[in-house]
Amino acid sequence: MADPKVTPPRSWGRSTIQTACPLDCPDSCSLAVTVERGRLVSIEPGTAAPGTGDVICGKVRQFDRRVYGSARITHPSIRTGPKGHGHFERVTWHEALDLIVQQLTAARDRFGAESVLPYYYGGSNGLLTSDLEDARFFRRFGASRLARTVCAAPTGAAARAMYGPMGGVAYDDYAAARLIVIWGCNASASGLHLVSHVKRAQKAGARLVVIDPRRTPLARVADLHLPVRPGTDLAVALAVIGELFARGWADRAFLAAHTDGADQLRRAAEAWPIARAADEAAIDPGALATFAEWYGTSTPAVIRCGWGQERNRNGGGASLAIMALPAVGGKFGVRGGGYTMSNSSVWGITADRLIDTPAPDTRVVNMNQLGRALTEYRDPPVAVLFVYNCNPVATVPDQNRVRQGLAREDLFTIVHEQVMTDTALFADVVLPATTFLEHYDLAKGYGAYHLQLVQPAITPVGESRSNHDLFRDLGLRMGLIEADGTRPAEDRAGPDLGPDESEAGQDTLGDIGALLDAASRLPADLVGPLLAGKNGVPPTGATPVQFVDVYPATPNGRVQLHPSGVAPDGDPYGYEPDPATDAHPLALISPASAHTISSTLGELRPGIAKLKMHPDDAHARSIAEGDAVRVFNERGEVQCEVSVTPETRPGTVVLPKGLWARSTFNGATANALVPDTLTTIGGGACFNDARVQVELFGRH
Ligand SMILES: Nc1nc2c(c(=O)[nH]1)N[C@H]1C(S)=C(S)[C@@H](COP(=O)(O)OP(=O)(O)OC[C@H]3O[C@@H](n4cnc5c(=O)[nH]c(N)nc54)[C@H](O)[C@@H]3O)O[C@H]1N2
Ligand SMILES: Nc1nc2c(c(=O)[nH]1)N[C@H]1C(S)=C(S)[C@@H](COP(=O)(O)OP(=O)(O)OC[C@H]3O[C@@H](n4cnc5c(=O)[nH]c(N)nc54)[C@H](O)[C@@H]3O)O[C@H]1N2
Ligand SMILES: [Mo]
Repeated sequence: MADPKVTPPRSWGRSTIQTACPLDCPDSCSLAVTVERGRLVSIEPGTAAPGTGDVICGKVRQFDRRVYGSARITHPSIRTGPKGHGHFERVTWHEALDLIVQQLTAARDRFGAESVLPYYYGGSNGLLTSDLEDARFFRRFGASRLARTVCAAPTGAAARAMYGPMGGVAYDDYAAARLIVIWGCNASASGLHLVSHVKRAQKAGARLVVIDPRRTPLARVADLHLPVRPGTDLAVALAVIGELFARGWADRAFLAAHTDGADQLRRAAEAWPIARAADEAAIDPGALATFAEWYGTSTPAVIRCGWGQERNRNGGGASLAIMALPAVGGKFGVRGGGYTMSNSSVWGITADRLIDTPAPDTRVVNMNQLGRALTEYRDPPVAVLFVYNCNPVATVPDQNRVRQGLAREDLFTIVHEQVMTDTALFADVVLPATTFLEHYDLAKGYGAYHLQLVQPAITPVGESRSNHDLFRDLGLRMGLIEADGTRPAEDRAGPDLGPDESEAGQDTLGDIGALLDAASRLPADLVGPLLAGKNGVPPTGATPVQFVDVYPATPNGRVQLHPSGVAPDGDPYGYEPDPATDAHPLALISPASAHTISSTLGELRPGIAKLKMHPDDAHARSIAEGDAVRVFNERGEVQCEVSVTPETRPGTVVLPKGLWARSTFNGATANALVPDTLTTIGGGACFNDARVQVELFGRH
């Protein structure tokens, strides 16, 4: 296989390259990228993955605006001014990497290797861009480990404990359902291919229930919308489970044959009769009873369990209770019945399977507490922070503390980025990164069921380099790997400042060779259910039916309805009350928006962001459409504009996730108001546990 770094222009004229989008989204679209004279001309839906159809999102269609935009980082640079001010001076890659090697070595000598913290998440969900060459580098170096909890930690822990890695209901099969429940998921923004399947099912007579504090586009066309108060889904789901048991809709034969813990679950549910749960969630008890009845009496019934319900103190238990529903109701075993969560783990592709170096037994830092780690950790302190695939100033809790930590003079921060993010502004060294249109990768859907080859359409912009290439080069320079990718001989002493620039830029395949090779043997259309095992795609390649093609992968193969080890106190269904106070009575949620992917593309967002607020809450504060407002709590303050709309429920205000500093008057975004508390299950982020007050700030 050819060296993936060398990308000869297919032709100087116009050509179209079939590739795929590896960004953090469930859909994993196929793309047809047209290039002329070496430049991007258009990005259109590709034909390889059938699920893409003729629709891709507006964000990726316009990805050329990032690739060639004014925020693009085109060369390495080092800081010349105060931290965070964005004054940098251009250097060569060689100089930048020398400085990094020197700083990594100095930190290791002074504080030990654990003083180095790699910090990375969803920038690219591609298989080659994280947890591969980077993981090998940091493992061999002995750096602190990162608990990657900023997303999907509660849902992941819940799904693992209850079912193990079991494939979910495929989008295509929603058409077969008679009842569709969309729970904590705004697919219209966050994975839009599901929407057409839902609408197709509705045309065929299926009912739609949406459980969301906001009137999302799907909630607007639903038969029933339960606008729950954020953080109350545990109560709601347990109430439905209680009804299933009480009304004879529980599938006792299925429970006996395939599950453990049904009695304990039933007892947990008894604490939440319909009236109490409806009161807690501030919804109509009649509507909740209707939902329970529809769920109990409809088959096939499918639940799309999203991520909105996980991002609060009760998020893990809520996700467990939601995923328990199909087991209690006996909804498995038919096409269009069961649940969909993330298919990510179904692939079984993990760093441990791909690289030869096991994770060292070093300190684990929960990424949701970055601000705390940077400002409080001692023995050792965080001396070097290495950020890639991530924009923590925009995306992690307690933004002011994150900024305070990044401003530390004695912290050395490396940021490998495509664009000058709010985080990159704090870097000591900025390194230019390629986009998925400039490097090879493999994209696996976590909603979709296919793996696709991502291939470069254009040569890297400026001096940008891929993650794989960067960490290989660093590994060579530090003497952590040999040129063939293996470990250096034991007798090799000290860091090796390595080969010169021309050789350092070489990207040999090493262990990614096997993956790329497998990808190259996919069917001609580059799509395939690669590495699918018994819990993924059936050998026929058809989408799996739960409990026909795929089964729980728990240790005893049974559904664990009351998993014991998952909550530290042993009670998976414990419930914490709302953290609102008189001073900060409003719940602030910050879900995905259609304009960015997390914070990716935030550099292109025009104007000042709008806080969505219910008319009742606005009137009570003499706030009107278009006003400037202060949104604040004890942690921080966001100054932005307001949109008064019944789209959100009373008592809940909404800011988009992923805003950059440029999108508010004072440079703070929702995460300035988000506590760095963790979900008890999974140690996940509590983005939607921010409680705030809102005041009029100004009027045009
Ligand atoms: N366009 C776009 N697409 C994306 C992303 C993006 O940023 N932009 N992000 C990607 C990523 S990283 C992820 S993880 C997924 C997330 O995709 P989703 O699963 O859609 O998750 P969220 O956007 O966090 O929230 C979904 C819905 O949950 C609601 N919600 C908030 N709190 C609660 C609650 O307590 N209970 C209930 N029932 N609902 C609640 C919100 O109002 C929102 O409508 O989307 C991916 N796709
Ligand atoms: N308030 C609030 N905050 C949230 C959420 C929320 O619901 N509310 N949701 C959270 C969720 S679900 C998630 S997943 C996280 C995501 O948080 P992050 O992981 O920070 O994701 P992004 O904001 O997309 O930033 C990723 C960065 O990686 C860069 N990047 C992309 N590809 C590459 C590459 O190949 N190499 C390198 N070196 N860099 C690359 C991009 O340019 C981008 O700046 O945000 C979380 N933040
Ligand atoms: Mo996410």
